Amino acid sequence: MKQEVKSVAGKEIEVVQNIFDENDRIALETKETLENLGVYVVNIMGAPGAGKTSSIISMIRNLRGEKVYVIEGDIESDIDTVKLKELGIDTIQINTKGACHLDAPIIQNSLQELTIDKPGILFIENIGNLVCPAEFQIGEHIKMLICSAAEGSDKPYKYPLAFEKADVILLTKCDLKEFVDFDDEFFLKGIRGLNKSVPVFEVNAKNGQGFQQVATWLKNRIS
Ligand SMILES: Nc1nc2c(ncn2[C@@H]2O[C@H](COP(=O)(O)OP(=O)(O)O)[C@@H](O)[C@H]2O)c(=O)[nH]1
Ligand SMILES: [Mg+2]
Repeated sequence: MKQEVKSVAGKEIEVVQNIFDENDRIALETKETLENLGVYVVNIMGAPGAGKTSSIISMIRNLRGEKVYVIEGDIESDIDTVKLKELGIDTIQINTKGACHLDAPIIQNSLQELTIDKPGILFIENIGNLVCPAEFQIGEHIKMLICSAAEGSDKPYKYPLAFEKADVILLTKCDLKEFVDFDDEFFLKGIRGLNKSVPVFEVNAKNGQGFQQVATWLKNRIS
């Protein structure tokens, strides 16, 4: 009996591993397709309300001269897509209807709806969730983690994978730091324990502070 349980568990691990392998294969295919079109892909991860959409808008304002595309991932609604389209940004919406993250097949399918006529940057706003999006590649060149001061300075300790996998971190809502007892030292110590060299930018989407530096970093990274 013990043997049987063990082998069932072994089979489950194998199936899950196959799903991850297939996902990574499709993600690589997407990345190569977009690279051939001159498109650099940024996977934006973060909790609901962390400031992902606001950060995308603020980055675009500072990326003058660059063509930008956005894929908005949400469980339901097209609120963010409407907002971005009103600003003249080429955006398409994905609704996962319950799934807590985007994966490579979803992105590959959705690309059929996006007209890419110029090289540029594609921001993909992942589902608001600090856990699952970090586990799935979707065809990105880099993962950008958005974490707001309002979430508290202990988040690197509680959700380590997202901080470990991030290529760049934006600490948003820095204007709220003083109201939420944000502990900079504790926050940074948590990040450095997981990810020694990841750049951390402090930003405020209310007045645009910090986003020029993010845009410059992004342009350097692309070139
Ligand atoms: N005070 C403050 N509020 C912000 C900032 N960035 C975003 N917000 C607000 O936070 C809320 C959620 O922002 P949004 O960009 O929609 O977050 P998302 O769910 O991660 O895409 C909105 O009400 C924004 O106006 C910021 O830097 N400072
Ligand atoms: Mg959003």
